[in-house]
Amino acid sequence: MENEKLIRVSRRLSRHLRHAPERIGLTLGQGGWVEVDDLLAALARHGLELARAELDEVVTQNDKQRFAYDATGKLIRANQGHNVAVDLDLPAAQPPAVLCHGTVARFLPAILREGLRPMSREDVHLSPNAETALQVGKRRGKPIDLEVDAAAMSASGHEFRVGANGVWLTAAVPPEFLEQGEE
Ligand code: HQG
Repeated sequence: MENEKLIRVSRRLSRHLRHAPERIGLTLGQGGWVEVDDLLAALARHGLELARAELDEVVTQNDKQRFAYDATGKLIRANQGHNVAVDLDLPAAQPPAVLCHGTVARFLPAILREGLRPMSREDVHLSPNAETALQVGKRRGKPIDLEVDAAAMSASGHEFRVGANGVWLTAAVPPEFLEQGEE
């Protein structure tokens, strides 16, 4: 599949598996999963004819591994990034000592005052390294890396989960656990 189509399909999947399933008549089930057959039928009804093999290509080739099949291959979901309420059923996991968050200067005063909040998503998204965080921040301008003292957060009872693609999730990061990292 052409790169342009991969991106176009990935955007449609993000929209309907994370944000607006009802727009194509889908309902996310437990854990955010939907039947692959239902998804393909719903997309087809809304003008996007996609073969299962093409969907496989989008899932495996996706630059950020945004989507995953379950073990049977009959269900699909977004690995994270939802802004509809979804319990991803990910077990709590012990994070690395430091996690990173990429943002931009205009958000810093609020972040340093009130910490990281999930904003329109379900969780705060954290990256395993500064390089990835800077890529995330770059979507909004000159990126800034914030380092999260995940070891201390974890020791004081904050829970972390990790998605199938290595993105770490937590409910919020209070400002005392944040420090500005490398630029
Ligand atoms: C900021 C993309 C003011 C936060 C990416 C961020 C990632 C605050 C923005 C994934 C704040 C929220 C997630 C506060 C946080 N005051 N601003 N208290 N707390 N912010 O997009 O982490 O392409 O919801 O710094 O690559 O940027 O969608 O989160 O700038 O992996 O797959 O509020 O989304 O992946 O923005 O990105 P987002 P994010 P996908």
